Amino acid sequence: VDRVLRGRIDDRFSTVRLGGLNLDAREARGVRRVKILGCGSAYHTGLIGAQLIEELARIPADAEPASEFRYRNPVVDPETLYIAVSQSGETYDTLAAVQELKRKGARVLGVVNVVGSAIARETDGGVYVHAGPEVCVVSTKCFTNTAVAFALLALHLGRIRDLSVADGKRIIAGLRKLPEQIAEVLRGEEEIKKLAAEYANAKSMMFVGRVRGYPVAREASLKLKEVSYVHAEAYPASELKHGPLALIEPEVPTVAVLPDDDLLEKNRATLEEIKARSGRILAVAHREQEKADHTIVVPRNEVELDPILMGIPLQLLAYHTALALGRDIDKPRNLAKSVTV
Ligand code: F1P
Repeated sequence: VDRVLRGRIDDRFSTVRLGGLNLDAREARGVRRVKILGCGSAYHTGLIGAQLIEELARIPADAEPASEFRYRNPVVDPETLYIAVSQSGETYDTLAAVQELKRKGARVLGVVNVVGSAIARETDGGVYVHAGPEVCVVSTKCFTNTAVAFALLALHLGRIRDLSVADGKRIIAGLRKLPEQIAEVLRGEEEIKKLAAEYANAKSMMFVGRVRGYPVAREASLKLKEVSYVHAEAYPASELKHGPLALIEPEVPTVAVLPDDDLLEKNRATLEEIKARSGRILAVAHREQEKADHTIVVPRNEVELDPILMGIPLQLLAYHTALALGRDIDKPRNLAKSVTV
């Protein structure tokens, strides 16, 4: 995170310099919509990025799995800025989506880890996330850094458009706090290891979150599946009542991601619905949740940055669940560092 922030922020003007973006102020003002494409964890950071861009730059934004986009003959719109996300920069579905966009004349930026990779070469410009060459098969550091890169990009677009200086300063101060807060979360590893042992024998795990909590829930469920092979589902919390509540029972615990936003009351109601069905709850929140069986408490930051911080204890939970079940976390089955087919 230090690496992705380094040298990019100017505190005096609450601005961000993103060398390589290749998008001048006039072009940035002309963007009417942002569409983010990626696969797996990269798609999930795209969901975080889209929320940040809507919140901080007030540009309508969404994310879609690149693997779907490339097959559906998408309408390509000249006022949309397309952004491809990839740790490896070689994922074939994402590369194919970029090539399809380029064929149709779109402008495509990349948010990529590996310098000089295929996606970095094909895109018109972009941001490197500096997660290092030693990234593992499942995306963890890169997930976090990509989310930070999206916060910088959203700030940059926001300052060119209509973000107030005060909001810019607030978010920048929050970003500056992240490295120390992440270290604090990591210091809680022993507690998370105990929780992983307690939940490792679950029949299945449910992950829920609303708005900022939802991409985190999705990513945490993917991490658990990838490395521990425990079945997991992720839902936007309000979707639970549209069917999935039927799955809740003591053997199917729920991980609830609870940012401290104005949805906290609604989120508490979700916990009650789960408890009413004898479901166990592990909450990730900024303070102990009385309705939950356990709470992992993470430090408070600006609420827009909650998805960045709240994902980290759940990466650790997946890691320790995998270890508790005797899985080889460095060689997860059926997963390659980059999926090139
Ligand atoms: C995309 C991805 C990763 C996943 C695994 C397989 O990779 O789905 O999110 O953890 O590595 O590939 P990338 O495009 O971000 O390199």
